[in-house]
Amino acid sequence: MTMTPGASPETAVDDKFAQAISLLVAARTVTVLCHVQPDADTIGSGLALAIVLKRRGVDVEVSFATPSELPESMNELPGRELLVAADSVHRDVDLVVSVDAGSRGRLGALAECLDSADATLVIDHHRSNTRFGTLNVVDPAAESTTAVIARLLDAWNVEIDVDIAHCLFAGLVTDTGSFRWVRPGSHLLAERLLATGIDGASIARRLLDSHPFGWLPMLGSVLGSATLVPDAVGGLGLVYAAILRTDSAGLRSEEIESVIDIVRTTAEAEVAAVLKQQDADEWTVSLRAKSSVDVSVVAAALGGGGHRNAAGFTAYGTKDAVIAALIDALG
Ligand SMILES: [Mn+2]
Repeated sequence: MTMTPGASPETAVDDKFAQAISLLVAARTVTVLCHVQPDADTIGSGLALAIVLKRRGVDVEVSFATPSELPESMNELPGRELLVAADSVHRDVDLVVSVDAGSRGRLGALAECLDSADATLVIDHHRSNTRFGTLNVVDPAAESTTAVIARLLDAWNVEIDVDIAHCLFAGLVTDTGSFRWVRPGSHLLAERLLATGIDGASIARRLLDSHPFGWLPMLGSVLGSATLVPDAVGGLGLVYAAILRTDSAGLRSEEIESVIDIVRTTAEAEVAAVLKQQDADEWTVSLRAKSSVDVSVVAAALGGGGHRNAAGFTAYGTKDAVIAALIDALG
């Protein structure tokens, strides 16, 4: 669909909602795909949509390719009984919906489900989204994919009750960094969700503020080896730290993903990076920027993607080689 002259991007997204609802109403079997290494936004979006579809009598499944288990911090989200293991997902469905994934690659092995479905609907808010669905509802201005889902449900006249609100709030509170990265309307959505009776403090604490004691010595080791490169990023500075497999042994993804939120607070660096060792020479790299650098562009150049201020990619080689390539890409 082409945007009419003068139409705001917001209006263009709203037009897409009507088409998305048509697809959702027509489907009797739906598979909802969340991205690999799922966060609360992708799972919250997937479960909220699945709850709605299930209540309408749709045969619906939610899945993600890796890891095999849902992160522990998300195992109290309503609708989790609709999650199925990646290898048991039904392939021959009317509609596949991808939530919070910026590209096919972010769906891992489950991306192939897109090829056998009659229709594919991509719902997302990543700036780098590659529009890989037959219909793409992508709003890069949205705080979270759950915020996009909330607008979809409003357009659909579906009531957001306490279970759906719990799922939507999970994505909103995490993707806004506990409501630090917000825009006009963010708090109105939060207020609506809280007014259903959900326990916002408890949801936030479980998702963002609960770590086993082993997190503390891991932080000591990883942060102790953090490095500041003042000359990088054209003199704006890069700070980085690496989490070796020996550092993270026995810890959950929640502990590993928390490190970037500490490293990025470094005042002397515009860009922060955390390298997470997956295999001897395989790293997933998280990038954060404060204001003047678009790390989604840098991540895309290195094979990944994301948002302007938060992005990531996978790299192969020694830690030093990965850092050198990153410094080079940052200019
Ligand atoms: Mn998100």
